[in-house]
Amino acid sequence: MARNKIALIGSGMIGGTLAHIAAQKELGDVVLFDIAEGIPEGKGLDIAQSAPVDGYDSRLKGTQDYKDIEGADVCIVTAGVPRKPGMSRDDLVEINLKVMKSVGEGIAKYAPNAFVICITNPLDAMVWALQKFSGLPTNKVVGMAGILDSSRFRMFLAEEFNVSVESVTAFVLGGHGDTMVPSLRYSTVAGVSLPDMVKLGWTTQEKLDAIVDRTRKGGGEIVGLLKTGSAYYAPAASAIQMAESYLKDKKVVVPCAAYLDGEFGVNDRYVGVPIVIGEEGAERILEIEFTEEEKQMFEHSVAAVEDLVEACKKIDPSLA
Ligand code: A3D
Repeated sequence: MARNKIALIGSGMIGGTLAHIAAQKELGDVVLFDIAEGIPEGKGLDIAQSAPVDGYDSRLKGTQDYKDIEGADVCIVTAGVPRKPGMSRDDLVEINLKVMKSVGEGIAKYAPNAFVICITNPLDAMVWALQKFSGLPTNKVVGMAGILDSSRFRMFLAEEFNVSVESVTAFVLGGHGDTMVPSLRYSTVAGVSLPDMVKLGWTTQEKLDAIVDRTRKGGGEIVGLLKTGSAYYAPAASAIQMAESYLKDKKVVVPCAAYLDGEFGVNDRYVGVPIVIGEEGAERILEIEFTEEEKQMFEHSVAAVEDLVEACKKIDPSLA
């Protein structure tokens, strides 16, 4: 049986980390693509040289030629620029939109049957543009953000309760950014909801509010510390979970930026919602009912995505 092929479009901080994890997990052979000469080749070679020590057989190849991604089963897109301190994700629109155009065309030509996971920011607008530029079916193009946001939320909650991160589940909706909607009633410690954890005296509403705020600003906290770029270990781990669920048809239920065609009252936009990822890509959307407060927060978040999409349409009228 042929091995799977995973194409990483962008071989910077996240791209390199993706290559390392994908190879270690033997998800398939890995092609690292980048416009920067030498970077994908160097990272590919370095990771390949760790394979004998770690004991895995994935092959790695670096390239500047889209032809090398031919027939990829999964494409993970991180091409573009990340934030620096003082920048918002939205400041990246103009430059990263141009990148999405060239990436979309490259994928359409050489890997039209791939499952495409976009990570490039501002995420909800870039994944929307990437789907349009590539012309791939909407169920085969998704954005990674919700897994990362909920993983940050879970980590902070596990610290607060002094329990294993594995015992905490979290539910985050909406756009990736400061307007994301972490849901307390659907986040649990071993199935016990966060409002019930307050009632049981394990935490207070004030502490939960502070954790929600820290989760919303989780990316910015890391940008402020690193100073030269943004987070990459947790974003890479999150995208790998999505790729693995597709390749193994695991059908994990995770929050992702998915194409909405009327669900939650939203049309032709990508927004973070819980989806099932399996062999068909984004197979099903878990359309929960909102409380009035959640509805307001979700609509606020969708409005922020809407502004970014409008900005994209102004920059590139072919998207209008
Ligand atoms: P970085 O280390 O700069 O890597 C980006 C790579 O893209 C560089 O190696 C560039 O050479 C390459 N590149 C630029 N233009 C092109 C092009 N046209 N074709 C191919 N490659 C190109 O950044 P990073 O890996 O830290 O971050 C990548 C992206 O992910 C940024 O836009 C970040 O803002 C975004 N990001 C998103 C999240 C989410 O949760 C959605 C989290 C963290 C970072």
